[in-house]
Amino acid sequence: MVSQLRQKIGGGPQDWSVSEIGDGNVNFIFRLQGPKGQVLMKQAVPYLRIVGESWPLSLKRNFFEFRALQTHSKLAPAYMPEVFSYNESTSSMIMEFLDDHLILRKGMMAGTEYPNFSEHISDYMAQTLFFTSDLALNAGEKKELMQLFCENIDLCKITEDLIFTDPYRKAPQNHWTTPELDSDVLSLQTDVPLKIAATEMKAKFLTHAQALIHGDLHSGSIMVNAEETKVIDPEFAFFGPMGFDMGLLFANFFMSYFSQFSHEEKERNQYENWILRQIEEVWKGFAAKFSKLWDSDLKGDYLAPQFSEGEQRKQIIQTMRKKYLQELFADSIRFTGCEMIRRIVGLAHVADLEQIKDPKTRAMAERRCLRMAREIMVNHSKYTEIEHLTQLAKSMRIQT
Ligand code: SR1
Ligand code: MG
Repeated sequence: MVSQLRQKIGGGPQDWSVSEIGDGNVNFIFRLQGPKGQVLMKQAVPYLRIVGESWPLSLKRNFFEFRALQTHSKLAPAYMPEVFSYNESTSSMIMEFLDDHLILRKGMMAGTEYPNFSEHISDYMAQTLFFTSDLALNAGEKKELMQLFCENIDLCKITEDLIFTDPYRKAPQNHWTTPELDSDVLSLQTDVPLKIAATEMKAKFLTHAQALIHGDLHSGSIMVNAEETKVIDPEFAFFGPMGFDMGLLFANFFMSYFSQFSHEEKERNQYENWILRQIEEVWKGFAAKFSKLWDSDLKGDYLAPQFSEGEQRKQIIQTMRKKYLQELFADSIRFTGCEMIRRIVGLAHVADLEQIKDPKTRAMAERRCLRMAREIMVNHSKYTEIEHLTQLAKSMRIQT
């Protein structure tokens, strides 16, 4: 590793400086600076960074992140950071330092528009999800790849507990804006239709091994500038439902949307519209690109050619595509709701809402998120077009 570092950043260990720069929940991130340049080093420790040693966590998470970056880089190289090395014995990874990019969440909190974002992220999702699914891989190829990621047990367990279970029960790590949201949380935790919806989505997450998903695709896992979009941090990657990636992205955009009114220093109406436009463009861009791949690259075992030919086959394939996307959309919006609820009631919150200092203002934004989340989880069948969701958000934005 030292020889690689010499090559990348110049000099030798005596010339290098190291600083810790991460504020993530899971790992430690360092910047290594040498006379010729800098790299980023991601270090796993045998516990969860945000909680400490009382929450042990497999060191192998860097391995899954490395393998996910490798796999996705082959499919969507423009949107991935370059990885220079992974060292299993030290559970560390060295990669490109993206110093001219910013974490998307931070950019959105500052009200910055990114003109290429929806085009890039919809492309990234269409490529990575389609080509790691049964639509493009043979059943055997997919199983071999799945086998690798099946062992990402600890990180999947975090999601299973923190997203689908804890917010709906009295879990010790839950916290929320109290006392303002106390009654909202009580009614959420006694809401039978909502708990059924959350349980159904947990079952989807556990059983629907559709594609190699990123597994934590929120706005803190994306780095951007005016030209480029880079997707980072896939340590939660495993074979799961495609709608989980889409849902996390939507949820984090909606939470940003509902937080914008708190930025009193600057009118954010135009920015609110930009956010909603991104949600619409991401879904439409994804659906168009995914459909195109369906027409050009459908070659897995899933729609094997032997069951019909000619016109009939064409008709079946097109009908299946429509159904597949409808189900994916329905999954996405229900996962959106799950993510919004857990970021307000569960262990890990988002800076977009947490930065609102006045608890009454914060609770107002959070209550709008909770209401929207419940509505789309319980009544998801009413929302069949992406505009239905953005319209719903607009109507919730003016509620108290
Ligand atoms: C305890 S880890 C909390 C959250 O941080 C990660 O980014 C994931 O979203 C996880 O659920
Ligand atoms: Mg992360």
